[in-house]
Amino acid sequence: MIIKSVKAWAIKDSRNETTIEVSVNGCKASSPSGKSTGKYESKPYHKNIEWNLKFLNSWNELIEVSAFDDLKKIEKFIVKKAGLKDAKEFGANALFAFESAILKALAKEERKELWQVVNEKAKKFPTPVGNVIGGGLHSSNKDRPEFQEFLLIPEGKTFKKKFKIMQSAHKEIKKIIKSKKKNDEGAWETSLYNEQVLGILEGIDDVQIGIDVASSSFFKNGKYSYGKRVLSRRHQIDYINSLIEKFGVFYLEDPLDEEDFSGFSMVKKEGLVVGDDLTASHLSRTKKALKMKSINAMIIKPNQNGSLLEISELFKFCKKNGVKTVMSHRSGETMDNALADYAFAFGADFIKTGVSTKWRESKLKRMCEIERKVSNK
Ligand code: 2PG
Ligand code: MG
Repeated sequence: MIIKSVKAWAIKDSRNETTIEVSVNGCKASSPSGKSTGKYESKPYHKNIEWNLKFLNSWNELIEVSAFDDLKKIEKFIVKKAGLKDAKEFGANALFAFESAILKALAKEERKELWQVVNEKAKKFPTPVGNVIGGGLHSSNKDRPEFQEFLLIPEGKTFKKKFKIMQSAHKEIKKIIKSKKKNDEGAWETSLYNEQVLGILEGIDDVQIGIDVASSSFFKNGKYSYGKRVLSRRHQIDYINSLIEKFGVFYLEDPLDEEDFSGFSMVKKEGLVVGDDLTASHLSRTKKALKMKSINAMIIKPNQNGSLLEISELFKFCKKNGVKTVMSHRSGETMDNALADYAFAFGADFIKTGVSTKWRESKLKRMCEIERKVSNK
């Protein structure tokens, strides 16, 4: 396939904030954007979105792309033309949306599914990780739990079944906590505190419990601040470990600040200790986290990095080293459902993409569709 036409423009995400959409030969892809963005993520744009839009709208290079690895040609060209030190410097939102649109155009030309142009042999379905109650930076409540996301990991034979379990748990939880409002990600808002929420989730059937602590967002001057209660690093580690014991929390994302590799290593690895802001979807930080025994699982967000080639390398690295992978959405999402194809193609163990609202459901429904098509073959 030859890249004949490239167009790029700004759109609004689910939070009504600006993000980028790119079309290649008429196939569109867009990038989500985060709120609890880690310090080590690639920047979303080179200078600003206008710079990237101008660059892409003046694209007139007829590059041929016939396989996933040909994205190397694209990255090489961008680096040369824009005078960058590497492709990520182009800006992660812009690079990801562009590469994703190229792959969609290739899939269309070859009459394949998007996941097939990335990995024809894919066969493993990830387990969904669904956000049911929100706190921290994702909540607009004045009184709210400090933890950013209370997550459910359903048990079931198929993806469709697991999706159904999450949906009915989401409804059941609304009734229990009498919430009237959903947050950015479609999770319920509440003024309950962390332990009260965990106590409620303990009573839900067929699920395991997870938390995205997103602790960098309330780590100030070397301490973790829970309103009036302020915990030292040692006390934060003890507190997190006590939640594993008391509530059987299976999944813990970012339990310590994004700089604290050794603190992560002191969190009990009975279930999954997951890096997000810690690793920021970059290979170099993932290698460090592994060396320091910080994590046994990690979040992979394409637009924390930008390059789908490096995202592919990350998956290979994690698989080789026994690190579980969680392909993840962002809190500001678009209707693009390509995340499901990438999670399936790269063989992710989990996909974290919320439970409710059209932006989250688009990815979950796409995964059900892939499952249906693959099992009908
Ligand atoms: C997270 C994400 C997604 P954000 O912290 O895991 O839920 O949030 O996109 O705001 O970084
Ligand atoms: Mg996170």
